Amino acid sequence: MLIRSYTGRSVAEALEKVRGDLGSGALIVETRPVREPGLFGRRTGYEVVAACDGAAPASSASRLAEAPAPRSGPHRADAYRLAESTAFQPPESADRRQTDPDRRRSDAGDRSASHQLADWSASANATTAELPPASAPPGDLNDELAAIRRQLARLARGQPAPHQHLGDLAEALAATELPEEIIAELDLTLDAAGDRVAPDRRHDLLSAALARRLDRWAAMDWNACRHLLMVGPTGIGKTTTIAKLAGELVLRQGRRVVLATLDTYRVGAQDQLKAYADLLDIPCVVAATPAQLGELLAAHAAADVVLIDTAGRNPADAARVHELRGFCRAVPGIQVCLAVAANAGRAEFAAVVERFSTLPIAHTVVTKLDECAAAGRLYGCLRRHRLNVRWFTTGQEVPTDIVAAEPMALARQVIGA
Ligand SMILES: Nc1nc2c(ncn2[C@@H]2O[C@H](COP(=O)(O)OP(=O)(O)O)[C@@H](O)[C@H]2O)c(=O)[nH]1
Ligand SMILES: [Mg+2]
Repeated sequence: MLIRSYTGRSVAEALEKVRGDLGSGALIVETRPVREPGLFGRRTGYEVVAACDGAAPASSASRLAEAPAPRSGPHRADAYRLAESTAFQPPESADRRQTDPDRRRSDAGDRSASHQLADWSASANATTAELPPASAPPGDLNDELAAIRRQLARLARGQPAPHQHLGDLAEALAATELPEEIIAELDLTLDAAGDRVAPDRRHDLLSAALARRLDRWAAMDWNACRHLLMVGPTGIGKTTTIAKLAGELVLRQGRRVVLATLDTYRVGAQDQLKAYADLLDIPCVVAATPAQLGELLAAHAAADVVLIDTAGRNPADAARVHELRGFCRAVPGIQVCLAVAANAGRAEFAAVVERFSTLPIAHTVVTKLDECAAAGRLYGCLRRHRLNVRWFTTGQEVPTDIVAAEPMALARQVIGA
């Protein structure tokens, strides 16, 4: 299945491009406004993601990657969330709304979101009117728009989504702890696809819809990263990951690598890294201060990559995170990689991301995938925090247990494809 993204100043313009490129039998996977960055960013147009259920060309995977990265903005998952919001619920006592502080805080967001939905809905209706009937045979794009309008009408009435299109799969997805709003979004995807998606292609369509949302994942470009600082909570796998990366860089790619550690807190912490460095026959250095780190990096200017380990400390230790900012400032161009655990609960995951968010996180490694029993929960966390995932680690073996992050692989794991 070929999946492509089209943008236009209106839905109609984007749909015209779909029709021109994929023909009138294309399936509409998704329609959403494109906005400038930020929660309240100005709308700049619309994006329509369309799928063509023809013979998949050999390059279909790369076509998926070629699709422009989605910009921030509400999508169908947000539309479902709106069903729970005040904007679409039965009228509630104005007094209660006034006196509930949480409700007051969220009202601004609700209003904005409802306006956005209204924009979207109006645009979908306008599009139907603009489409020339002759070029829209039965079972074509108008069907998708009609399905979207039905869903919108249901949302406007505050009715919960029944997941009628997913059927039993909805339960299986819930068992992976995939967030409810994402399950609802997938149900809409099937609704929009209608009867024209063969049962044996449903899993592909849904996996592709999930994978598309992991828009910030990409392979690591080591030519653009000379100094990588690994941060994350204690015991999450930072040192082990550094050893795995060093193994890949030295043994497979033949690069000159230096290991460094800022971990001067724990007795023996440096020994672990030094042991890996000895195995690979590469230097291992220790820096106690930002100035020392600067000097060491200058002394190893000939290295292709310096991988810098940090102390395992309680993530709640804000002083330690603050200290790391000093190291970042001392090394222009240093890139920070956050290690998060695949088996973390939602709250724990959010706490780690929040704690380290004061650092300029450019990359993410997800550790302990082998210990993750809830792929849907992991997917939800990674998507929610919009992390730039580069690798997954899959076990304790150094250097083998690490793989490049691949959105479709996680999506398939969630869908069970
Ligand atoms: N199951 C599993 N264990 C891992 C993985 N990565 C690291 N570990 C283990 O997690 C423990 C802590 O790893 P370490 O690298 O010392 O964590 P650090 O404190 O963040 O540096 C060690 O026992 C590692 O072998 C992984 O991908 N899967
Ligand atoms: Mg360590």
